[in-house]
Amino acid sequence: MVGLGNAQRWDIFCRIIDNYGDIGVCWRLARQLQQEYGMHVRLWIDDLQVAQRLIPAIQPELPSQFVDQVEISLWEACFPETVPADVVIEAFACDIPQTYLEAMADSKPVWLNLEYLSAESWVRDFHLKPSPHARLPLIKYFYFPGFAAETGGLLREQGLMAARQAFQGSAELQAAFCKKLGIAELGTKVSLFCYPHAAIAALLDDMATSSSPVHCLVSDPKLALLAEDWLGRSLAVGEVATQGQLSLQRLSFLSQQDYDRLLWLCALNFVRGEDSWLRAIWAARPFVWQPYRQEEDTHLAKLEAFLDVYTASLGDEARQAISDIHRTWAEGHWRAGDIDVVRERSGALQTHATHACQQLASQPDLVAKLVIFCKNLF
Ligand code: TRH
Repeated sequence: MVGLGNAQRWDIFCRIIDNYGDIGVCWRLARQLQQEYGMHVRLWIDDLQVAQRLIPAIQPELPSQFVDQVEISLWEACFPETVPADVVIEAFACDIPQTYLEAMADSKPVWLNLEYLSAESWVRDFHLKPSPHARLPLIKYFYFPGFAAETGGLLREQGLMAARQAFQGSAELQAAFCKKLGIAELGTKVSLFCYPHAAIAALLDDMATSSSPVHCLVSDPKLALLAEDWLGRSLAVGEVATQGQLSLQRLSFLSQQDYDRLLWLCALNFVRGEDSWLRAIWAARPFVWQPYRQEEDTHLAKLEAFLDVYTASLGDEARQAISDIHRTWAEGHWRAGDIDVVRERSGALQTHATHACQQLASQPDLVAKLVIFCKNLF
């Protein structure tokens, strides 16, 4: 464990806007700070009901509780009087409570805003830019995760690569996982997690008419409803529906740990937003990413920046093919035949996914960089 002088107490503020990404990232960050650096971490969450989906041990009726040695506190509108931590992280510009901010003016902790992950080049210039508060004697730093060495790095807990390799190298571990979830051998395994505006029907049509069997696994309940619309009937958790080459299986919403294993298991993963996207990279398997839709199509610029970085070492043809598939999917379409396009290129895409994962995992991870930055400010 690495110490941080006297900066042992960290407060992380997380406001759940919609979806699971904000809490998904904050929970990983909190746990890593606690488990790998021994920090006392208090995670303030404004909606414990939604958080419980990702952190099943949470008891939403308790305003304060410990889960995995992280203190989880309910962030209520009427914020309790509390002593600010040594490091305060405002996740995704969530605006920390005014009373807490006033108290920070006395203790002057390190104050950071954790930004969304992006591969865009401007991130390098804005990472760690200080922003003095207009009225109080406080400086907020903007912490940008990213793919380049000049950014804040990527969230990756110690032991992740070893655990993934052990799983992917062990037929026993995979069989035990499949047994636990009730996943049988029904074809090329594909996990599907995307936004409701995605071309889900077109994708499922393509899987159903593809050249060989596809086993598509859906664990998000909202997405399962859309898959049911396509099927024209309901699908119970665990049940498999067959149409042409497609075996469509509904799973229960998985723990973050099991969701990782699902990504490690599948030959192709459809992911979205921020956290599942990064976990798909760490899975070292080919994936199709759907960025979170933003005004003025900012998400498409974000996609292009990522494709530039991520596909740079792919051969021209494979790069063109996978980039086109991403663009089409991000714009809300799916072209018939593209499942076979991915399948035909699966060898090259798999080699590339392994190589890209190894290369990114050779860089210092986000928490390691964050801890050093804070240490240097103390
Ligand atoms: O849920 P998301 O769409 O979250 C988004 C993004 O983070 C986006 O940047 C943000 O602005 C927006 O929310 C408000 O997608 P994301 O980021 O992939 O988060 C999903 C989390 O859910 C991730 O931690 C993985 C987890 N998950 C499970 O634990 N089990 C599951 O079965 C599934 C499908 C997901």
